[in-house]
Parts: sequence; structure tokens; C-alpha cells
Amino acid sequence: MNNSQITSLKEFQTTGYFLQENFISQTECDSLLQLIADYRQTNSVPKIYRNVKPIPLSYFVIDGKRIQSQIPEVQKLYETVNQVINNFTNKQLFPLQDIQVGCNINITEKGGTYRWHYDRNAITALLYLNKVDGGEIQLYPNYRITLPEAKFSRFQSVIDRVQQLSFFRQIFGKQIMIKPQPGLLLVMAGDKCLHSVRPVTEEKERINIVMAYDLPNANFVVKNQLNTYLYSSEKFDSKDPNYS
Ligand SMILES: O=C(O)CCC(=O)C(=O)O
Ligand SMILES: [Fe+2]
Repeated sequence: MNNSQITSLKEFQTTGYFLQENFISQTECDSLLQLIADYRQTNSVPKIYRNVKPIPLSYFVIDGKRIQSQIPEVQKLYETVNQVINNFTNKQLFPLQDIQVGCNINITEKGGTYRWHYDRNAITALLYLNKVDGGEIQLYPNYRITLPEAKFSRFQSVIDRVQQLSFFRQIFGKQIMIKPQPGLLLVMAGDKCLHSVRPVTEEKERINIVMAYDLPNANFVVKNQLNTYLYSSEKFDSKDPNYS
């Protein structure tokens, strides 16, 4: 590693996130947007709406199974970014075993948002393909108080819920807000940084690629319910499965 790589690694380890502008060019963004538009010509994309407070989940998603079978260029990007992140973090991370969850395309229309949450996996890379008004991701870097060996326990979910309360965030958190822009890559410790997406305020859709990585054999207790909650239009009567 050269000196600047070491500096960025240190920065990432202390802050829990890293930003790289122009990770891909405008032309590359345009061709990815075209592939996504082509996919939508012949496939319907499920709309997810979950009325959680204070910020609902409201977006369209192309999940990892669809990407793997029908948009190979995005699958390729998922693998390329994996190499970049492994070099950068000095870790042996892998795409998630759960293909549906590993790589997604999120499409957020006017008024759409993404609720406060932590990701299930260790490292998440978000690649923004366009610029829109609103739609900023807001995040609290390395904010989570994590119980050792108990990421999915009941106590952990109590801590998570308390930390999410607005007064708690305001007193104990330091919020960062990032505007989407074409080619911008955000890498973060997704299971440590509390994050959400603010409403898109113009007609244009916000489009980004979400790429999740973890150590080999990481498993996620909340899997089945959470997948239905995040990837299907099915009605869902119980509570948010990240926090039930
Ligand atoms: O779209 C974003 O900026 C964040 C999306 C996100 O956090 C997720 O899909 O887990
Ligand atoms: Fe997330």
C-alpha cells in the first residue's frame, strides 16, 4: 500500500465511511442508466412501501437475482468493486451468499425515501448514477453501540431503537449528509453507520446501485422476513423485521 492508501484506510477505520468522487465516469453512468431503462422496458419492478416512522421505506428495487440473470454488466461491477474494497480495507470480503440481497438497484421517485436502518452486512458500497434534488443519504458514522457477539439479539434491537430516536441522534450523533451525484461511490461499515435517505424533491428518479459484502459465512438471523419486507410488494402486517 502507498502512503495515500494507508491514509484513506486509517480514515475509513476511524470514521466508518469513505467517499470517492468520479469512481466511474458520466459516460459509464449513462450507459448503466440505459441498461436499467432497457430492463424496465420488459420487466416490471416492484414498488416497496412500508409506512414506518419517521421515514418510510418507499422505493422501487431490482434485486440481485434479477441483476445476476439479466443485467450482467451490473453484476460485473459488483465483482470489480469487491476487488477495490478488498484492496482498500485489506480484508477478504465476499459478495453475500444471499444473491437477492447482495446487489440491488434502488430507484426512488419523487417523495420516495429509505427508512433509518443498519445494513445486515459488514461493508456496503453505494454507487450513485445521477444527480437529483433531495434524496440525500444521511448517516451517523460508526454510531451503533454493538453488543459483543450479539448483533441480532433482543438487547441489541432495544439499543438500536433507542439510538434511532431523534433526540438521541441529536445529542449523541454527528450527522453527515451526502448528495447523490453521478459516479460517486460511498463505502461504509453498513452495520455500524445508521443511515436513511431523505425525500427526493423533483420529478426525476434517483437511481443507485447498492453492493453488499461480508466476511465468508456471515449469516443473518432476520433473513426471510426481512427479504419479503424489502424486496416484494407483499402486504406485511407485523413490525419492521430489522427491529421486531
Ligand atoms: O440509496 C441509498 O443512498 C441508501 C440505500 C440503503 O441504505 C440500502 O439499500 O440499504
Ligand atoms: Fe442501507
